[in-house]
Parts: sequence; C-alpha cells; structure tokens
Amino acid sequence: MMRSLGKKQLDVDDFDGGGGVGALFGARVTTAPDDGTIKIMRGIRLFDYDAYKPNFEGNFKCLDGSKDILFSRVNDDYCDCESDGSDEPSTNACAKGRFYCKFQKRHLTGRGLDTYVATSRINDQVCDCCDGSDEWTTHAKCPNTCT
Ligand SMILES: [Ca+2]
Ligand SMILES: [Ca+2]
Repeated sequence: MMRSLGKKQLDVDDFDGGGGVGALFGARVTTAPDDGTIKIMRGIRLFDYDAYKPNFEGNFKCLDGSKDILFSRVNDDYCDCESDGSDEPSTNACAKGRFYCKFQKRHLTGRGLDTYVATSRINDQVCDCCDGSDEWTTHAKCPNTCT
C-alpha cells in the first residue's frame, strides 16, 4: 500500500480536491468536498456552511460567539455551546439545539423561513421535517410532504 505512484501526480490530486483546510489544521473535516459537490453537515443551514469549518485556529466558534471550542467537539454528543446549542446540530445533546431540515423554504430572492425542529426531535421515530430529514437512523417511513 506504500507504493510510490509518482509523487507529482499525487500532489496535484490533493490540490484538486479543494478540501485542504482539514489537512492544514490537522482536523478531520467531514464536510470537505472531494467530488466537487458541497456536502453540508447534517442539520445546519446553508447560510452557516462556512461557520462549520475549523477557523484559523482550528476551532469552532459557537454561532452566538459565546465560546471557542475544538472543532472535534462539533457533534461529539456533548453540548459545549449551551447558550445556543450550535455545536450539536446533528445530535440531541443540547437542550437549545436546532436541527435545520434539508428542505428549506426559500424564495428566489433568498428570503424565506428557515425550517428547523428542536434537536430533541431527531431520530425519535416521528417525522418532523416535511422531507423526513430528521429521521436518518430510525428508518421511520417519512413521506415527503414538502410543497
Ligand atoms: Ca459538542
Ligand atoms: Ca423526528
């Protein structure tokens, strides 16, 4: 597995991925796009996409600015940003956590309602998001009722 297959080409390939941020800070970035598509962290708004990347110190800043935490503490099932729950968008660890449904009511103008449910409702066997995106481990059969 350690065969050297032309170093130059490998370097170019790494560059091509565009996900160099994680490598720079030694943090694992699950949202790093490696096939040209944007992979958004589950439960966050597209609007906050940039906030859910390690900052220049390799940390995550709670969305309300109250705390700087290690980026590895995002979605670690422990609530670090108690004031807004923003470090746990995909778990129910924070009492104030918000899970933004995949389907967002957006107008062409960019304005619209952010559709979210309390993170206590994720994977609770009840379909809360109209697209069922809050149930990804329970296999609850959620019909898509978004219009
Ligand atoms: Ca956490
Ligand atoms: Ca639910």
